[in-house]
Amino acid sequence: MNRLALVLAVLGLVLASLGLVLAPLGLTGARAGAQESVPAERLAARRWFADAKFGLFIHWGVYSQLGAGEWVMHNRKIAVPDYESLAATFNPVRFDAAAWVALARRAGVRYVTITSRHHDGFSMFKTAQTPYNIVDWTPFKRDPLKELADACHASGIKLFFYYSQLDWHHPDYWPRGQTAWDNGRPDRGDWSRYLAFMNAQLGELLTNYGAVGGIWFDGMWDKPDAPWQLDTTYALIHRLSPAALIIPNHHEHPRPGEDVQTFEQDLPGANTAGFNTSFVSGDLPLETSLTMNDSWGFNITDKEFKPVRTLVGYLVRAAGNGANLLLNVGPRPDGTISPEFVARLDSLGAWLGTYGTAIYGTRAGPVPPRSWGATTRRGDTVFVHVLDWPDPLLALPPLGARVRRAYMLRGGALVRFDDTGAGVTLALPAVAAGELDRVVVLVTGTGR
Ligand code: FHN
Repeated sequence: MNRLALVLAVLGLVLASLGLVLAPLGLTGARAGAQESVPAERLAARRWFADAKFGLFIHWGVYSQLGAGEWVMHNRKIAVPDYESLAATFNPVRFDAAAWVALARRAGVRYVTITSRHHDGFSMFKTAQTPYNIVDWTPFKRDPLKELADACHASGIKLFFYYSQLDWHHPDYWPRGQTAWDNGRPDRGDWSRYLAFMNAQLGELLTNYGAVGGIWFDGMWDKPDAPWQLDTTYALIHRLSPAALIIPNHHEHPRPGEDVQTFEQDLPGANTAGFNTSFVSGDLPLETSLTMNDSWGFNITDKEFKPVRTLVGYLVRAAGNGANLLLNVGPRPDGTISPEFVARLDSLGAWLGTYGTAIYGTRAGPVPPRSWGATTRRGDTVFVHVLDWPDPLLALPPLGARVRRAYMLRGGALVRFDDTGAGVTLALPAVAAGELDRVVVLVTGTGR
């Protein structure tokens, strides 16, 4: 962080604390009852995010070397000194930020969210807060996040940083939470020093990497009732980077200062994963994060890759719920991305080349997602995504506006329809070979 930024950050923290004192007295505009006042640049960033619809999640770190997912340190009860030795051998010599961003562009994602520090506590970026980082601790000596940030900026893709609040390495992460175990750390620590460490790292991420889309927090669920002092951290982020979005994966109701509600391995409101909330914000942009196989970090034996049809289904159903899809890859320890991921991303990109207009820049459509598919809309145009419907006629409930014209997105053939006021019936063409989503475009309007 440069000196000016640091001074401003510290000043900001003081003002933020003052705000905390004054807010209950109604002496600050920071919070007006339940309604938060959000500055224009963040509102614009939220709109950008809601339009983006498709992001690439990247889980990559020291753990990738063991090919057993990002929880390997915890799952195999690896002691801190042993994990530190493993970290000292991390050397992803085939990492090529330009190749990753080229893949992201081919896939049609509008943003990338990468792990800057996962629960193992290893910083994948140059930080002055600890030598336990990729530049100072490994033979690689390069900062992959800087290289990725530069490549993203050069190609118009926004970069978000995943940041774990949970830490299995830092001695001050104490008292430990639900994932505590005896891994060689002392049974004591200074929590306020840990928070200061995190805030200083976040300051670095927001000042040393050019424009950053936002911070994707994870791990607070490890000890949800700890004094995280989120107000201070959020105020710091918004001060350093007023348009940066805060995306918390705490699986709870959104809190003041947070910009996006995210759902892990689930569409909004669903809870098949067992830890999401059924509450869905009506105000904030939404996001579903999803693994392409069954792992976030590189897992050498996990070949449970979802078929392209399933992934398209998630993208469509997420959009039909008004949500983005954040689709994950776990690169290999050498920095390359396995062909299973690449092939699927390329297929999604090809699909979006034809159908992207029914996804990007849309909002949830007038008919909530159904077993047959979903609807999205942009202005007066409604896109009916028919993913799975065997019959020639599809009946929809009233759409709130008359249908004036209906045609197939692919090829433009007109679609016969009947809009009785009690509902709309569409006469669907047969499914073409390999077609994953029959998209019917409905041009609606109030007049005849
Ligand atoms: O524990 C992490 C997990 O490793 C991964 O990062 C996912 C991504 O959404 N989030 C956590 C579990 O909630």
